[in-house]
Amino acid sequence: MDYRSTLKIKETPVKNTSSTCALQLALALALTGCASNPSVQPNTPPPVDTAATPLTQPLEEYQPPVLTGTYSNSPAVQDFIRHMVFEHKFSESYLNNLFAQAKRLDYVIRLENPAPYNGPAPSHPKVGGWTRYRQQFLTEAHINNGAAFWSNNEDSIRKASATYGVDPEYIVAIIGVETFFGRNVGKTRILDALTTLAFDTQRRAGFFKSELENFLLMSREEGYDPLKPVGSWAGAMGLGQFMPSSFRTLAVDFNNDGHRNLWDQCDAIGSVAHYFSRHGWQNTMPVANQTKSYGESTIELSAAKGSEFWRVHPNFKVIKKYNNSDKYAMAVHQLAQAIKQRYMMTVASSR
Ligand SMILES: [Ca+2]
Repeated sequence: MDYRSTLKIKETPVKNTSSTCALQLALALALTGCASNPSVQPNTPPPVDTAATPLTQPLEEYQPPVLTGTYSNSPAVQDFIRHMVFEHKFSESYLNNLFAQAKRLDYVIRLENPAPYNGPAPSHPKVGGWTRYRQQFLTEAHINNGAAFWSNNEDSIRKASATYGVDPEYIVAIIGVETFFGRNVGKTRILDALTTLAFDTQRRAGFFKSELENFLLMSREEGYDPLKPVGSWAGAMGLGQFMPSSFRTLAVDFNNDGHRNLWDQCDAIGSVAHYFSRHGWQNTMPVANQTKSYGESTIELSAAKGSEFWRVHPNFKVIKKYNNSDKYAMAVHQLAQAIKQRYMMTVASSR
């Protein structure tokens, strides 16, 4: 399932070298999400005080809560609620109450529909796009924090690599590129993000409506309160930034606590490895080699000092299942190699 090939949802990477506060916050939020009440409330009317109810008022007059709030006049949201009731047996009053609390987020609309560029056409095509992209991720902070993340999660990473047949450095690098090892998991409430994208934007509304459906199902299956999970503006969650559909099909409970929790380091590590495995990762096989010229299975990257040519192997395409961009996959590959080298040096020096 290639959700990112149609979904270019990278947030601006954050060069956050500060404390682990953000991670702790994210984990705290995740814990509150896990410990929440069951997500589906029984469709039970409030108790009727028979002593105070005149006999002339039949009980059928009771109406479940109607949709109020931002989306109270949205026929599309009302249709969606009816769909969830009909298809998935959700309680209508529960969903009315839930969507009454959903907020339309203007910044999400702006990010999904960036203003077109109206300036003059550039006199020369811009070169060096790969060099600029690479500089965001191949930093000392990413390499050092990657090696530290690997050391801190040594057992989980070794187990995930062995269980799913995925080279450990690529598990670490994906989490580094996606969320700077969990420090930047996003702060947007997923319910607001997906409701806004599904009902207030056009371009990929169908995709986001499906992800909203998956999000509600995921919340019910995992026992999350759907008002709690936070993530990217596009609805991606946890250290590996899984969309709800990927969460449902590919997330694993890798620490065996009975919950799939992608804000948990161990579950995220297992889930990223599972994602790679299910998309055909070939353990210990090459990813990409630099070559001198363009040829079969070669990509060209625009570097500051001229084009770079890389021969890419099937594993490169597996990384692109995560995000369908050559620059993204190459950044993950090079960061993986750099982290591996740093980690091995650390291990060697500690012996
Ligand atoms: Ca778990």
